[in-house]
Amino acid sequence: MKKMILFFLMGLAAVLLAACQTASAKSDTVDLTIEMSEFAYSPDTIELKVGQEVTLRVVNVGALEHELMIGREVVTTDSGAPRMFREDFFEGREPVIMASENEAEHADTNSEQGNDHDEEGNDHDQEGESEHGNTHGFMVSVPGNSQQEVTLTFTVTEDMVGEWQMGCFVDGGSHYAAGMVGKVVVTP
Ligand SMILES: [Cu+2]
Repeated sequence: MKKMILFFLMGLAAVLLAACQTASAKSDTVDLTIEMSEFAYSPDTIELKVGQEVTLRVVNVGALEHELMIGREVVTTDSGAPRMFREDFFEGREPVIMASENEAEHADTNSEQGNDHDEEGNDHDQEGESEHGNTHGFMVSVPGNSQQEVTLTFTVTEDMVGEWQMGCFVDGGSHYAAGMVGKVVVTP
């Protein structure tokens, strides 16, 4: 009788162990930090895998305002200045933003053509009226000289597989032109 109970317990333990392993394999969490400065992202390349639950801290260690956008195919203004990406990494699946206190207003998302446009317009006057309607894409913007940060969480999905670019389009695209770019590589 004692033996049977022991067997039963061992069996139960095996089942529990298997369940734990499956759970940990599924919730593959990754914590990443990207530092923004003049004019670079550090690291300038991040690698992700489908299924990962990513927590991404975006910290501004520079003196100027910087932003992080991830996408493909740079769209330029009429005058040829880098403006945004045509395809957005977060299109249709907006990440959850956890801004540290006092800075929630700086964590802009302008993928829906919402109120953010007013701020946008003021910052980038030279871009011209005709382009305003085109603004899309998920953006994290962090003020300079602040050591402030914004944290995003998102899950890496199949349709993110491939190579993407990070870019900062602050100041009429001058940051981008100065080399404030990076790479996001997503593997299956
Ligand atoms: Cu910048």
